[in-house]
Amino acid sequence: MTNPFRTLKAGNRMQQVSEVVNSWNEWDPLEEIVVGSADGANFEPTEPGNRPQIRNAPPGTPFPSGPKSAEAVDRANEELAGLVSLLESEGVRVRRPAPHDFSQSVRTPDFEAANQYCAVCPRDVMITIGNEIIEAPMSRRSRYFEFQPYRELVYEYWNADPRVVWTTAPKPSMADKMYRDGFWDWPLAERHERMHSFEFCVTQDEVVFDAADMSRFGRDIVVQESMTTNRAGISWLKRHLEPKGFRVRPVHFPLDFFPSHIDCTFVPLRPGLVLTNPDRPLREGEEKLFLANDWELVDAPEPTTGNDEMPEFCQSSKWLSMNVLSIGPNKVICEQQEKPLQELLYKLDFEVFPVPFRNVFEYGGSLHCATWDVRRVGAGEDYFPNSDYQPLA
Ligand code: ABU
Repeated sequence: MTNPFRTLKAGNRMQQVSEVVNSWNEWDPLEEIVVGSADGANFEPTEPGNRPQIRNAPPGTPFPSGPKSAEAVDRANEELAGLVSLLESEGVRVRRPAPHDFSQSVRTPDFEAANQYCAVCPRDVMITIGNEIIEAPMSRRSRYFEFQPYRELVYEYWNADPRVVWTTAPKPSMADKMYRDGFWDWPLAERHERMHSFEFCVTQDEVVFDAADMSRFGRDIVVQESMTTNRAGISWLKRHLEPKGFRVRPVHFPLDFFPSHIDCTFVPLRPGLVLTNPDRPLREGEEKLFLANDWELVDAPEPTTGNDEMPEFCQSSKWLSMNVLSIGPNKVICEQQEKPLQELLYKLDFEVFPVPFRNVFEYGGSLHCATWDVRRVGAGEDYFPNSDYQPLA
């Protein structure tokens, strides 16, 4: 086995980083990435952690079940292939998930799910933090085994460099008791009343998080408390990452009543600049860390899809518009029809690469969700030298 590493400058110190797995933030120059695939995708089943609905259908209309149509899969795969071509033309090595039978049911001692979902969104499951790959526990039953299509790749990376660390976070039971009864039926007024308590469909008793609730800022990992990440999940991340020198910073967006994954809400584009969601401001006070460290928070423009124009089976919000993928500190891939966002990015001195991606939306994400970056050129910098971080006691 070789022992591949390179030495890079991180602030005023030198740091050895792996040549195989190395990614500390969302914007360093990209070298290797996994792009999802719609092959074998199924409709997401109704379960305690998810109540999918057909957009604009009368209440009670049943959501489809079983495999997605071949046409829908082909349409999404064509756009994913377009992203692959673009990335390769920029010199990025692209990897893909292994085939997986998502029509298989899942049965554990604690639950059953009629089928699984898809491998379109590796971001939800997998995260690279420095030289470490973490597989998230996940929050939904149909996604319990979603790490499987990435295992061959993980073994390849792990075998290629002894510096690579691989962690699977503890799996929660996903038993009925892990979920809060009634959450999906709360009337809007009740959600409004409860919006500052951040209580969602998962309870606080077991470790729950999806990887896509984290955003990487070098030594700082910003993590959203949401329907898919609870406080026990954030505690686990703190206990796991703090001894390695990371600071885990919980954030909250009280006006998002169904928060799931931070990458349509708070999207760092380069050091000192975060794209923010005007409908989902940070909890009062949480902006101070960013402002005290000279970060600028810039609101994304209104998406070009109103909520009504999103694909009928898409469970995500119109803010998939801001789910961009950075391939360098001044290079951003953006959905082709999102002209207002592209204009903003040009004004902010980015090189913008538009690609069509709307047919991927019904699989739960756009460009950031549909990818998992494995290697970027860069080291673990401190972008928040000015802070009073409270580590776990
Ligand atoms: N998977 C990201 C979806 C986030 C949103 O709907 O805003």
